[in-house]
Amino acid sequence: MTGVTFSFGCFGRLCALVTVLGVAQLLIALVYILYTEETLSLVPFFYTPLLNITRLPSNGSVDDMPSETLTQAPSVARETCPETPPHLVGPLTINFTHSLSLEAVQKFNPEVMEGGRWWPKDCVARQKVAIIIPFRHREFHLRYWLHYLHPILQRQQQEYAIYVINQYGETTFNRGMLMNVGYAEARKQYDYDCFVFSDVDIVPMDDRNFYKCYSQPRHISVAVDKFGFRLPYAQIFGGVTALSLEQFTKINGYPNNYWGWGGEDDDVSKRLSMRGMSISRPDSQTGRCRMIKHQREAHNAPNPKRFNNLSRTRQTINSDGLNSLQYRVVSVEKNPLYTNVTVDIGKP
Ligand SMILES: [Mn+2]
Repeated sequence: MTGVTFSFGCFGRLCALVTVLGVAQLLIALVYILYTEETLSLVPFFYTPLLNITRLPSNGSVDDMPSETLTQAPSVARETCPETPPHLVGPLTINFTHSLSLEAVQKFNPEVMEGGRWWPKDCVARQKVAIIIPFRHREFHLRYWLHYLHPILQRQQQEYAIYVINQYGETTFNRGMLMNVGYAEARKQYDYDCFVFSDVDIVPMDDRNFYKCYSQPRHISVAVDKFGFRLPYAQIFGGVTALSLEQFTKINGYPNNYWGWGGEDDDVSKRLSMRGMSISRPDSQTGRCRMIKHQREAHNAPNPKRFNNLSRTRQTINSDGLNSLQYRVVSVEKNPLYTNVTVDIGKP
């Protein structure tokens, strides 16, 4: 009887010992996984800080916090991407003659994540770029744009996302205001530090023409085929441009009071020089671009007030822009190749 009790007790103690050792081993393994860099690709997830969303210094709907923010790109890589990306090819053949389906473009861009987001996997991108496209009824142009631009941006090793800002309704188009909305909506989602503003119908003909920000505001589409591959005038700042967060906020963004075609880009150009900035550009060879030929839309007639507006930029720079922006988001859809923001911006 006592023998049995003894051996039973011994077995119990052995059990306890094994259990303690097992738990200890698990703890050691956990500590190892958490603190050793090379163990698992999971590790960066533990380090990755959540976003710091800064509220915009403006009113109305701009200040509303987002229902959803994007998480930081969980790159395993530690090294910053090289100054000169290794996979650039230089001059590109661009044409708008073949027919394209959105499905085909999707199929050729399997790496692009929903909302049109991508980042390099083997290095940490130097900037976080939001690409903003003002839009209405141009699905046909958008397909070409996505088809050409996604691969170019990836060869440029950009961390980026595409925001198509679709003007709701059929009132007069307002390109400047859509740019501001794109900026505000993108900032609600992620801590972008660079904003590329692009027309939907312009595609670069050289992947060395970087869609990124520089120490001065960047004019990207400097040699468009439509203008004989030349700069039409020295201060032009239309088509495709890139402004850092700091550069864009310094000028209070785009003006909101240009309804219809023309002027808002010249207003931005004036704003930049008023704030002591100058325009940076690629050379006229690298800066070649193609524009898709099209008729002007019915609700985008040349704005007759644009010259008057332009004579008043010195007053309006402080009162009309990001700090006076008001709009109503109708919908935000994350499509496979781009984020579509449909927005009601009112009317003139
Ligand atoms: Mn156009």
